[in-house]
Amino acid sequence: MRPRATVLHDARPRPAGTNEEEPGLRMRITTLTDDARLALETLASRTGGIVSPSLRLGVTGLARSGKTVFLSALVHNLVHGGRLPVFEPYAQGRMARAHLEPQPDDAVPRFAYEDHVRALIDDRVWPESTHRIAELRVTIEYESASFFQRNIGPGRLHLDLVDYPGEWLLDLPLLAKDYRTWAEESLKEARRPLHADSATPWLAALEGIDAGAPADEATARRLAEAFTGYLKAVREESTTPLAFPPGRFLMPGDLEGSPALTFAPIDPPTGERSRDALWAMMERRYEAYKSHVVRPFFRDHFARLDRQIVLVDVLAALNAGPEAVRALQSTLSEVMACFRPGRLSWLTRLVDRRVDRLMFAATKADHVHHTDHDKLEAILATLVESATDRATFSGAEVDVAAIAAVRATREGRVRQGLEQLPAIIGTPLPGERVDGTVYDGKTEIALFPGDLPAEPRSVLRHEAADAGALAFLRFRPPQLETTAGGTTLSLPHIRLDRVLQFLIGDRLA
Ligand SMILES: Nc1nc2c(ncn2[C@@H]2O[C@H](COP(=O)(O)OP(=O)(O)O)[C@@H](O)[C@H]2O)c(=O)[nH]1
Ligand SMILES: [Mg+2]
Repeated sequence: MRPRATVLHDARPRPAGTNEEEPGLRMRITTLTDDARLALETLASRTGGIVSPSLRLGVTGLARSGKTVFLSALVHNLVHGGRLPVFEPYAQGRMARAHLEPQPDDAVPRFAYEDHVRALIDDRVWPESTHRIAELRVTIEYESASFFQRNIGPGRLHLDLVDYPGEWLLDLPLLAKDYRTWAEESLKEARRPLHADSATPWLAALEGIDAGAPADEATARRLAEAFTGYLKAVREESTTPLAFPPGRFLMPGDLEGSPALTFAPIDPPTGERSRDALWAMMERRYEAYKSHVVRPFFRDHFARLDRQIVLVDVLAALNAGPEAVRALQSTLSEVMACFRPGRLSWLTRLVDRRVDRLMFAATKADHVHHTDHDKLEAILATLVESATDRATFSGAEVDVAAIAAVRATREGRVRQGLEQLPAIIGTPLPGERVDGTVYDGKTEIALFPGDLPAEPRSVLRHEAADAGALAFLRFRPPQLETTAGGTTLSLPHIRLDRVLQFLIGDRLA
């Protein structure tokens, strides 16, 4: 479907204003070992009395799914008292205040909340994307709804938000796989005709490689580079949200260029195996990657989460067609497998807490009219269907929602001949184009984005290929509204309150 755009009027000048929080002071436990701290935290959150209880909420999703924007908007709405009618503690007037405090983990970078909010509100640009883990603590003071709890005194909940790349999650299944199995699977995938364009240079680099020959660093590096090139190319194939492990090859974080990332899948040697062979070297490095990269991530971060939200850019996949949607579905089921306790026994042995609420959110719902939000939610529910059955089975509650962490558009109608079409109104980012017009980032337009299919399963079918294409434009973050009294309202959103209610509402009851 072609984008149908109508220019309405120029954007108004933006108001000045800053939003900064002064973090409070808090005693920190820094000398305990990880295991002791894990045990202590578990104890504390169980008894609830020793220190204020804390809740660790993981925020994940593949690159550009909307993690940074989501966390910034969530915190901004909590701290500034946004419009959150579905979030009960807030709607019932029981939330006294929410403020930032120093995070409990000194070794994890702090989420750059102030910078991101400044970008969104003052500059009306999207925050810069980040490629590593980050953490932020928001402390919520509230009044319990229960008579008995209220008598004990006002409640405090430390909400520890952990933002980490979804690509890293895809590493979890590696823990249960040896090098041979992983190499076989990876090579099989790469040799599928679907990836021909992306895989050719890497497969060419593999030509003539003898896994039984003596190992040498130059060969290892050359293969690792070619393999990384393939992984990146797969990710760029379309806007396909497809990602294969190892996750750090795509999102190295602080490990960029490190030897732990210098391996690649190769075909096994035909003859006898020697300890000095290339095969053995690759095998050792793969195991090293698991023990030095994957395990610590899961022990220090993943295994300590109480709740999790997985952000999914469903609209981008829909836009790219059924192949991309199917790829998204399989990536999501890999992600889901990580939340199935018992699959990796060392993980369940290490800690006895586990994710008990899991939310999947289709982000950027402000790109479609609200009459399509239910359809967007139904499509995501379909994509995670088989996976959510399993999570429900294992005791976790699962919810699915279509959201916009920051609502960049308003709604209206455009006339198309005799038809009145539901439209979204916003300011396209500078450089966005519709029907040959290139926008300057100052002009507001109304756009009919097209309709989502009513039958959610149809998005997986080939014949839906051209039918579903949406008119996609990236819009600037919104101009914040100011009340008659001069107060600037917090960032507008779609259903962030529902997300909050599901993920933390019960802990503020
Ligand atoms: N309109 C709109 N765009 C969004 C929203 N969230 C994210 N985006 C867009 O998606 C891009 C990537 O988001 P970001 O949070 O940086 O993704 P991350 O890589 O998962 O942290 C942003 O630069 C925005 O252009 C949203 O709620 N509404
Ligand atoms: Mg980010």
